[in-house]
Amino acid sequence: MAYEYSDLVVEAKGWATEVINRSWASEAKLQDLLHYEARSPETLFADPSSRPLIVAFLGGTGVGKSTLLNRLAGQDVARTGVVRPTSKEVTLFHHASVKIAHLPSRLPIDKIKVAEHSDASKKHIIWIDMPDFDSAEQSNQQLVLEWLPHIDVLVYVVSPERYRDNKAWQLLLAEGGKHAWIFVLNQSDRGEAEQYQDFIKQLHKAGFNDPIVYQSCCATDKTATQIDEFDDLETAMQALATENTVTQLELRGGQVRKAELSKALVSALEVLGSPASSKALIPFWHKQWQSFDGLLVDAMALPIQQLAEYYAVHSSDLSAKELDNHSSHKIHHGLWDKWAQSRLEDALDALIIQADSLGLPATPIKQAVASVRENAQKIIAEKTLLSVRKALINPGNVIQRALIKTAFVAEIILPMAAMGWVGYQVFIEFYEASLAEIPHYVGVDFAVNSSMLIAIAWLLPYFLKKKLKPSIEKAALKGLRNGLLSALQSIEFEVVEQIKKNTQTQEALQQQADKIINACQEGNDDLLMLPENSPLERMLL
Ligand SMILES: Nc1nc2c(ncn2[C@@H]2O[C@H](COP(=O)(O)OP(=O)(O)O)[C@@H](O)[C@H]2O)c(=O)[nH]1
Ligand SMILES: [Mg+2]
Repeated sequence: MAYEYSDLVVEAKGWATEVINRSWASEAKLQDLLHYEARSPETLFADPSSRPLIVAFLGGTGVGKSTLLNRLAGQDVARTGVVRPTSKEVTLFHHASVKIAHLPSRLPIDKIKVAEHSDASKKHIIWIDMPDFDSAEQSNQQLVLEWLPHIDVLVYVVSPERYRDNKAWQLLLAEGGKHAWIFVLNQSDRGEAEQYQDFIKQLHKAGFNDPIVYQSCCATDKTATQIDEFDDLETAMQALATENTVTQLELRGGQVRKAELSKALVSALEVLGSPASSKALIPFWHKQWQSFDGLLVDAMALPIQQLAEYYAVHSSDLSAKELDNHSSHKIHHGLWDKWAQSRLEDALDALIIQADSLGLPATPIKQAVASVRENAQKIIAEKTLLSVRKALINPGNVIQRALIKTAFVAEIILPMAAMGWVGYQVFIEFYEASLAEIPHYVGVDFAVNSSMLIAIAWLLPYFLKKKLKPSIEKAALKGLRNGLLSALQSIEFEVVEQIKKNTQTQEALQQQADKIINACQEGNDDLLMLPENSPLERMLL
């Protein structure tokens, strides 16, 4: 299915707006696309299927455009003048039955003059007299440019002395493909045959192989010898004003406009840069990070050590909640200082500069990593805090903890066992003594030895427990280190994630534009072929 040109322009503008909203390009960069011309001759009419051919006279000041229109009308509908500048308005000459539904929106109504006729044989053409394009008045040029998209056939009028007129010529070259062209060398009474030949040569250069050029003379005092092909011009235009020609011109105009739109989109796509370059930012970032990471871990060794000492001193006299608040506060200021933040910013800035040098717009990546910039301190604080809390709840390793438990039990059981054994020995001794003839008691040796036994049974697990108890400082240090490493890792990872997300957006925007470009090219492969040397073929670039 072929897409409507005006719909494609709407889509292209929507795409440009999205690119700008997502900060992938500035408004200035996509200016052309944002204000892209969506109008065409058919958009003037409520029912484009049965519309007249729109023919306009275009050319420099005083070449005779208005005179030609008046001659067609058989009356003075357009102002003509000897004194420059002349016409400042657009004059429309058409059949009374023709209704223009949508006048160009940016055109002031007082700049349009309408003359109607009731000649049914001229019903199929709207004739338009344009203001002088080369006039000093900027508003005249503007008026011509506003009307141009609505014109099917441009009758480019020149005079013998002004046929090399630069401004109008440039317009012809720029607008060439979008319209059909007919040329009139007016004021033939003032010209030479060489000028006519030279004019045709110029047209060849502009790309017209076999241009249709009429010579006309509108002088009131013209003689029979002067060339005047005005009637031929009128007849030719009447012959062209068929539904078939209008359809062919619309088709052809649509194709040319779509091809131009697709070109505009292709060049606008450059603002996005290539997704391959976006992906290349990931290895760059990893490399950048390696040196940053090492530097930071070294630099933070001292503040971490100090914080661990702080934990060792304060862990016993602070409740868990107080410890959290206090330490989180402390970590914020102690661990991630201005120096660390500015090193991180350096690394992120290097990433943005790299993006720029790879031809990528800097703003999206800048915005993507902005949250990392802001949250680095928080991430470091939270991760180290969590990790140190875990470490302090369960200090030491598994073996250490198992041995401590054993020592704890042994501290109770061993002295009790020793006391039990001593008690038993005392009892046995007492019992044996009661049976003996001469009663005797346990000696001093026994008393000393058993006391020592009890003391050792108690002291041994006590010291073991003391020795095995892991130091709070060591545990805190380990927790802080682990927390720092994991925080740094998550910062590195977050940046990679942001680069990936950015690349996805870029690819999505590119695909969106590609879709419109493809739609523009659809059905355009076989450009409308016209029979060779047919009038229409001769009129098109
Ligand atoms: N000698 C001569 N004068 C012409 C011819 N056509 C127009 N003029 C005069 O040239 C002047 C400018 O014509 P006009 O139609 O206003 O030019 P426009 O600015 O292109 O609309 C007027 O005085 C016309 O009478 C022509 O074929 N021969
Ligand atoms: Mg005029």
